[in-house]
Amino acid sequence: MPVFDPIASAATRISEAREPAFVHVDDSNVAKQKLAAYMKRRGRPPNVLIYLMDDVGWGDMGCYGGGVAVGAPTPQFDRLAAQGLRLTSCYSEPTCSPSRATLLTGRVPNRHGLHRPPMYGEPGGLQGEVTIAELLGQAGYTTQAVGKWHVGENEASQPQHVGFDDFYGFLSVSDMYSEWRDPQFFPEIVYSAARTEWIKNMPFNRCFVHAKKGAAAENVEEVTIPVLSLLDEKWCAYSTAFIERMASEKKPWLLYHCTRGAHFDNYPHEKFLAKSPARHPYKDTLLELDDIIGRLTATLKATGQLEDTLIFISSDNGPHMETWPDAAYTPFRCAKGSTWEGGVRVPGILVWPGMIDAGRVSDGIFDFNDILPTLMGLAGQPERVPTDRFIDGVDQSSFLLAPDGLSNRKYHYYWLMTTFSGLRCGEYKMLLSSTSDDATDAFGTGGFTGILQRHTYPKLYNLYLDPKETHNYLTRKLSYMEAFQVGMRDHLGTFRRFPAKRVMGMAADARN
Ligand SMILES: [Ca+2]
Repeated sequence: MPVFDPIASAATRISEAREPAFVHVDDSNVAKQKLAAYMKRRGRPPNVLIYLMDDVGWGDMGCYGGGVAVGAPTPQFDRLAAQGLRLTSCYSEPTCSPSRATLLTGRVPNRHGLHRPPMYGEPGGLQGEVTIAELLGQAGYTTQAVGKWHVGENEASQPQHVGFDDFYGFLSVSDMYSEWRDPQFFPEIVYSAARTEWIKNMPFNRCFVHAKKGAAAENVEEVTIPVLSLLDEKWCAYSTAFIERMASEKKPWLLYHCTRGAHFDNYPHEKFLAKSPARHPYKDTLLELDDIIGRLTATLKATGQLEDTLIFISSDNGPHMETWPDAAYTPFRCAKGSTWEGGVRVPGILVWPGMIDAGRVSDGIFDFNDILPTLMGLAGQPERVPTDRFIDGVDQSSFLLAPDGLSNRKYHYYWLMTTFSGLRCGEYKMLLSSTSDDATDAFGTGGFTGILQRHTYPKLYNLYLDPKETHNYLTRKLSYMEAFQVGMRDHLGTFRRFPAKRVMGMAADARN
């Protein structure tokens, strides 16, 4: 059998409705044996803690080269990374809601339909999609969502109606509660009673809420700016209490904990204000996020659940550079909103003591849409992955559990809202379309500033030689075209049988 290579080796199609995946037989056998032994020992599948931060960059944490070097030490993240697997090629989508919906459904935005974030109560969200919460609930899990939601504020898209047993958090995104209240950014609204009233009458909930499965959400507290600075603390307390309560339960659990931080504008909790060496709100907030994951994992340990819990730590997109300096750090090109690496390559740390080997680092491609089939694989119920719709995720159980396991994913596909932007395979990335980020733009290099450009010929980048995507290598590397053409043809071909969905896009798109 030829030696495996992510570009030269073919992926295997298991169904018309599934992304083809590599089958690493040895890894797969090891993973099955480990899982079977775990199930025999513990009598139930693992708990799952997803710790998803907002707009935190690939380069922010010490274990990714940031930390002390960028004025915000992250001892807890660094410690956890050393206890498990640190991914260097973990991919989100370019913005918040598309990423979150992809993580929850195992599908790319062109299928779940959230191409961009809904704002100020715009209708549309997860409604009609099947989520990890619903599937794990069917598999016997208690499912809890805490913190930021932002995948639909309409009732049918709220967490308690798409599979979660309980939700404690806000339905939208941090800046929507603050920007029209902060005289620094919106003086013309704050100092105008008429405009303030106009915003208040928009159809979004200005409170954070509590909701139980199937019931209406109840307001907990209005999210004023002083409340905003306390939210991550309040949400940490709620999740800590959940973890403590679950210790005596027989059922396994899913905790989907999404932080408020570090989305602009950051108003650090007073415990962390000016505590970072950078003495900057973004960096102070990062200290808090680091401290909170430390508290959650300490609670897991104190209650004897650490070795029974898979932890996934990540961020929903790259730095938001239009709000710099209240922004993250990435060593890659461009930012949130783009399909350059800076927009979509995010930290990814996976910890499960005794099951995932400590100290691993891998550049194998891992996509947010892999979470759903992977969790169902680890829960021992892969047959629950939906078959009535296309699932873009691949089961990465063997990547995680086998010592030095390899990624089962051949391609990552880049979508720039409704435009197919490109794909990555191995260390190569081909871009057909992208957002412009050069000096001819009005200002800045943020991912929301440029224009959509369709390249005359595809651009090909070698992400090992050129991680900043500055040297188009296509002319000297035409032999790679076959791998990219096959991947593109197969991926785009799936939309013929499983048509694209559009729930949330640009207004102009919606009229088409
Ligand atoms: Ca975000």
